[in-house]
Amino acid sequence: MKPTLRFIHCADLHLDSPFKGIGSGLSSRLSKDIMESTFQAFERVISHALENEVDFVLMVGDLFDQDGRSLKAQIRLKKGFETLHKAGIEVFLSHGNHDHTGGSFYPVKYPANVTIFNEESVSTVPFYKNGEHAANIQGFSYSRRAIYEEKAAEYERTSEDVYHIGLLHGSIATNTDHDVYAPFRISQLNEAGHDYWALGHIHKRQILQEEPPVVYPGNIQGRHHKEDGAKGCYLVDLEDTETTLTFLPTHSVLFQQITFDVSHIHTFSELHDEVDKWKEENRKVYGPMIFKIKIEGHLDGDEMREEALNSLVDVWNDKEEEEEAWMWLQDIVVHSTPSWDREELKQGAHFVADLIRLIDESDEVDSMLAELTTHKQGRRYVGTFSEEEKKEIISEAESYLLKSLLQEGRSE
Ligand SMILES: [Mn+2]
Repeated sequence: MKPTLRFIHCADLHLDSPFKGIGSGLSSRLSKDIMESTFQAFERVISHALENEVDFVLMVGDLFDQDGRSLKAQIRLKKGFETLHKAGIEVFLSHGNHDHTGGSFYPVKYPANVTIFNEESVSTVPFYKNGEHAANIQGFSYSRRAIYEEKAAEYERTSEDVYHIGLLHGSIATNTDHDVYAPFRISQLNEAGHDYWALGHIHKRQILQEEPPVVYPGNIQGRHHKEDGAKGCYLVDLEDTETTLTFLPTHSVLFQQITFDVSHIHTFSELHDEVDKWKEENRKVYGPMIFKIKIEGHLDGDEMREEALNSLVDVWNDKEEEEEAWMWLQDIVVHSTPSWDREELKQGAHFVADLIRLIDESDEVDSMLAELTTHKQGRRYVGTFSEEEKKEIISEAESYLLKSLLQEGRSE
């Protein structure tokens, strides 16, 4: 029987992320909380490791946000490693596309409990538990911004009868949403015969395969609204016969979209009370939080909607900087039930009908968005759009057009 191993698997720490475009309109205290959030999240990883008395911690790439690693990030990292060192906890880490080893950075010496897979070819490092050889850990680092080669074939079990764990920062070959670096297929990973695949690169948490586990823990702190919901790391209990994964949250600021059904209320004033009540009930659950509200339904005074909503956002955010668990509303979107019957309009023999038919037939949304998604700077902010987001964009544009056209028709 092999001994049970307990470890933490995290990735994509992105320490010292600049949070560009997030801080506008925020008080200095709140922006400070946001700027500190990646560090706070890292400290929570360390606390989880101590509380759960793990054998080691795996960090699979993108520890830093930029290839010019900030000195602050490196020193904070070092401090965390020293805490683990005192508790006898080892760290195995690799660098990814964001913090590749070819970047320029201040030399910082980490304590002796830290093993870095510095080479671009996969290498093997043994882990000893109570003096006994218990695992072979394999990994590699990016030496440049992009690695397109397949790395899976470089991982091989050794002849030693110990656990084999692979650290791999890369994307599944079929992924079309992200830059596909170090592509792999699950079948290739299975061929290697490892007991656990510790992945990094994709910021959304996902278990690609249960047994043997192939796992993206996601990043430890969201950086914008596309990285919403709880963020964290996995606590892994690796046994001879089964593996148990427990998600442990680490984020210190939550990004979240909240949907309100307003079919039972009629005025903006009622909406104000509704959201206020919700905030107080949920502050301890969610805060600190940057959130968006989506409203489904219709409110009286819709023609003044924009002004009304702007005022409400100000009122809701007004006292937030006094709160420990603050809830900062960044945006509010209304999906109102249209006053027209789309299908009926579409049957007509007029311009609006032509327009609706054109919208239904058009498949040009990708080329229309290309200007944004392929723009060198723009794509860093908008990334890619999911099918659902594309539908939403089309539907918003349609509502806007129909509303203007139909209203204008009436006033003539
Ligand atoms: Mn990353």
